[in-house]
Amino acid sequence: MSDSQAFRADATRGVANVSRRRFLAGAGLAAGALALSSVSTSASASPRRALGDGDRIPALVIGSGYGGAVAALRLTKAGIPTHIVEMGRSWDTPGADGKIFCGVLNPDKRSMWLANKTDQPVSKFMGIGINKSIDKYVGVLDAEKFSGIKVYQGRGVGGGSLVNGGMAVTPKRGYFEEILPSVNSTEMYNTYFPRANASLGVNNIDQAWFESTPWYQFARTGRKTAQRSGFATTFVPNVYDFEYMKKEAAGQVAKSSLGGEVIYGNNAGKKSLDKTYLAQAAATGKLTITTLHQVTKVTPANGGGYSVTMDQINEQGNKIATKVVTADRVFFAAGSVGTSKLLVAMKAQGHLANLSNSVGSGWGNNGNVMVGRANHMWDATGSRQATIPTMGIDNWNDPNAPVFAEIAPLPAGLETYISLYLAITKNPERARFQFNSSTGKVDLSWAASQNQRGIDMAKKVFDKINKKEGTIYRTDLFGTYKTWGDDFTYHPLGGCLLNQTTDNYGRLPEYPGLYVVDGSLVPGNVGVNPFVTITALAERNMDKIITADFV
Ligand code: FAE
Repeated sequence: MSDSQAFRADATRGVANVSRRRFLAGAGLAAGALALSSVSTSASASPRRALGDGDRIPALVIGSGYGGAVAALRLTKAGIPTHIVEMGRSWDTPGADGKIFCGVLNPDKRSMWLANKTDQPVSKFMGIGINKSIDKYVGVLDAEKFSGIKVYQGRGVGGGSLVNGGMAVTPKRGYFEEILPSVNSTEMYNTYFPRANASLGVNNIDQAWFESTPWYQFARTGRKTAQRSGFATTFVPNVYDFEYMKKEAAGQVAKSSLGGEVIYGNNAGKKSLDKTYLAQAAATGKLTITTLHQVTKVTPANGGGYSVTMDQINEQGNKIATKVVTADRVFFAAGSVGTSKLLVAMKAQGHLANLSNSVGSGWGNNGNVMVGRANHMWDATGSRQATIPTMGIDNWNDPNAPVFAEIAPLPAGLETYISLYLAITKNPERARFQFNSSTGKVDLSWAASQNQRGIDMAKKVFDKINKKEGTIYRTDLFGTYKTWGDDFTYHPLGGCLLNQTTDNYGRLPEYPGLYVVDGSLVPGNVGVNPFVTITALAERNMDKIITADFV
């Protein structure tokens, strides 16, 4: 795409870099403060200081996505020196091309986590594979494969916020109450959802601009065809700065959302967690982040607290050291998959043997199904497409076809006439993480056939649109003669459910001082894109934990 090719080195000296530098400066201060205040045996003032073998620390957070970032901010604001351990890298240094991240159409080693080839959800076009060979590297997007499903996740400081589309959706209250009945919804909707939205920097597109810009023709076409079939559509808020996007369109700043950047990271415009929650936590002077370290074991330590074992890896993913630190409190924030895998393995291996038997259960794919339709030539979708979705089809309240479908961009750099959708369906199927003693790994029991119920729901919506429009599905995007993108999810949820495996605030009751704060608390489906819910729930739980447990 010409725009993304034209995205030059100076882009990284724009908005993104300024705030990343500020963030690092904050992290540097944090490490310095820690060196003075911690009982650590090997503290140093380097901003990148890795935890040393034998360190003893008050609070350790595993993972730096939404749950981890909220935990880190609330702990540090309460004056508690806090370490985050993150298996990915810190995305703050430009590569040889002057950019931190690579674009969707020109992926390189920075794109994927330890892979030799890219692995895009839309993997084919007109029968031709569009994945590209890359060097193995600790890239930003992981496509983690289980036997029945592939789970996309972000890797690096900021977790999923680095790679996601930024859609910031507060769930429908009725459905939230259905899935999390033990949570006081008045408190959530009056206090914690507003707090999460404000802290994440959620904003709305200027609707007049949306109606006129060529960059959202794809969304207007998606809206028009949905409405002609009687479906309601809605604007969706986002954490991408829409004022920055307008400047991109006017040619005043470097293009990111209009330059083909999203799932491999945005070089500007997006308020990822490193610019919001984590930057604020770093500014307290109490936060240190240890990158390229993967936690492998947590077990009670002799003399109190928990022994946390971690592998330090290099940029090719090879283990270069193993360290053990002791933490008074440990917050699991490794995401639905990461946290569930760790806890299930710890229980099976006897390191946290008393965890509830429910650990690993209640996992779902948030009903994710992707599909493309071929529009007529008079319903073009545009050769220029913003990568940031901002419109959805809201059919959630229809009991026959409960679907919330994001009208997704397909920024191919040429007119494709394709309307692409990521449908969130009310698929009730759930799966379980289980330890496999013969491989020593954790499997996920999800079978490919479990997504059929989601497909059936989505099909009712898109069959109706196709019938009305006289159009057909694209069968070349997810394989050969394959209509549905049904074998992957962007939205892993569950595995360590609130008020089931944990208490009603994310504490693991069998092990005082262990907490779960991420998407693994949410039971499999939330009806909308999930990060606002994960953030708000973490805010609620951390409020309680800090007041009640840190006295
Ligand atoms: P997450 O953000 O995944 O953070 C977990 C962190 O822990 C990661 O940084 C891991 O690298 C790290 N980690 C894992 N295991 C370990 C370990 N053993 N040791 C150390 N570190 C570890 O978890 N959601 C929306 O609401 N709107 C969207 O528009 C949207 N678009 C998406 C697009 C894509 C391509 C993807 C992949 C996801 C999207 N999501 C979206 C989902 C959203 O990013 C996801 O629900 C949250 O990131 C989950 O937050 P958690 O805190 O649970």
